[in-house]
Amino acid sequence: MYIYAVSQIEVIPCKICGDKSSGVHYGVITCEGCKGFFRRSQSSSVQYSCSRQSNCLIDRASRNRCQSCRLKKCVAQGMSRDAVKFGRMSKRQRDSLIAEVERHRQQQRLQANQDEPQSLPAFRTSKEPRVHSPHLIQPLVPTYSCPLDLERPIRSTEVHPYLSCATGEAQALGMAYRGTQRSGNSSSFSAGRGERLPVCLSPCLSLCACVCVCVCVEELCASIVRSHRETSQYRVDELQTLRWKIFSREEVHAYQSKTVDEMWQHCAMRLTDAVQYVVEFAKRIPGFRQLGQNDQICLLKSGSMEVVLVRMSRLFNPENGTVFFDGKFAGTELFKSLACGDFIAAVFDFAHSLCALRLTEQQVALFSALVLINAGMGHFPKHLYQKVTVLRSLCALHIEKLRWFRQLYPFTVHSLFPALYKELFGSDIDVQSVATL
Ligand code: C3S
Repeated sequence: MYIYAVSQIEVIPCKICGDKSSGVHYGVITCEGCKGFFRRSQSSSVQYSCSRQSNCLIDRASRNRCQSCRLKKCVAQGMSRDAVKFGRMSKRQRDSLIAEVERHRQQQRLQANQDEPQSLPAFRTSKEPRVHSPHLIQPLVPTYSCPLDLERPIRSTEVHPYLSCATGEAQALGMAYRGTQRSGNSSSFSAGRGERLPVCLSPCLSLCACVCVCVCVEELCASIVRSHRETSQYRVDELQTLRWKIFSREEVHAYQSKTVDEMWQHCAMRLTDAVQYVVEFAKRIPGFRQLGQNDQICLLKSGSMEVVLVRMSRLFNPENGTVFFDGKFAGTELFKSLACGDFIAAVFDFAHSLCALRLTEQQVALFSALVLINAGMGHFPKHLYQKVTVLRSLCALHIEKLRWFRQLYPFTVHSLFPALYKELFGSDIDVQSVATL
């Protein structure tokens, strides 16, 4: 329920100027502009004054006219440098936020022409045989230095009553599951061919089990968003201002004149830097460190490049099709000497398509975590993986049937159906509309 609220928060316009918001900044839902403005206003050298009566209207068009009144409004709305972070809101704040998101969503639904949902193009890295990899393991284990969220006490009261489960249960689940695997060591995925259940079947499940015990959903989201921020080499807003820095013709030529071998080595180095940040991101996802080492490696092997490509969209300028690389923005032609034109084109196309979705940093963070965890799914035998699609459509049909039934027998659903059933399968608006019949 909370993931939903986090990802939908931008339906609420900026509380300062009414522009499209990009999330909670300094404790208030604001747009990128007002966030940046507030950040700049916090430097001690800044002193604003209003040349009118200190009651200027602040909206999208006028927000740059009076800094003093804009700042006043920021403060009045509750912006503060050390504002409580999203994940630590009180239950009341959270509920009212969710209610507000829902109100805006309903309003949007009423506005007839809704945007078509855009689908992500299928893009997968090739499935290489899994081999034992010391370079992934080494940095993973000894560097658990930072006191992460997992060390924080569990606030069991915040766990949804239907979702709470005892530590022992979840552990048993994870262990029972592991028990069904054949060997549980790296050799099982370094050797052999054909379809067998690799050790990596467990990440999804044991991660779910860990997450279920350790954090409630909102803390999980907040923590993922924080991890993403802390493990990104570059900040999106900083890079926006560097978009003019484009490689000159001569510089591009210098890259193009490198030998295939030189350019590959160079790119492999840059890519490895980026992967290392992703490894750090993964380690900070609650539950990840609780996985067995093989599972960690397995997820990173299939997921880290995927996450790098997701992250690439943040550093991509769709206006001219360039990406921030080696300190400036580079187009596909710069990578010519790699002799992989088709791959580079596909990667840039993907960045373009992801950019078009205009994801917020929160969404990029949550999507990255999803991609990483989902990477484990690639290890399912194909026929089993395909069942997921069938399950999805069966469940969608179930919801459709319930809607149909509810139209015929609204009171039965409202009064006689189990609460859990309604909460899981009945959408809020429908429940409300039944209630007001
Ligand atoms: C064949 C292979 C070796 C070449 C791959 C060529 C391209 C696709 C690679 C080379 C990138 C992808 C352009 C790579 C270098 C970048 C390195 C990578 C995208 C990005 C832009 C980064 C920074 C570094 C991905 C996002 C990283 O930013 S971060 O750390 O803030 O997430």
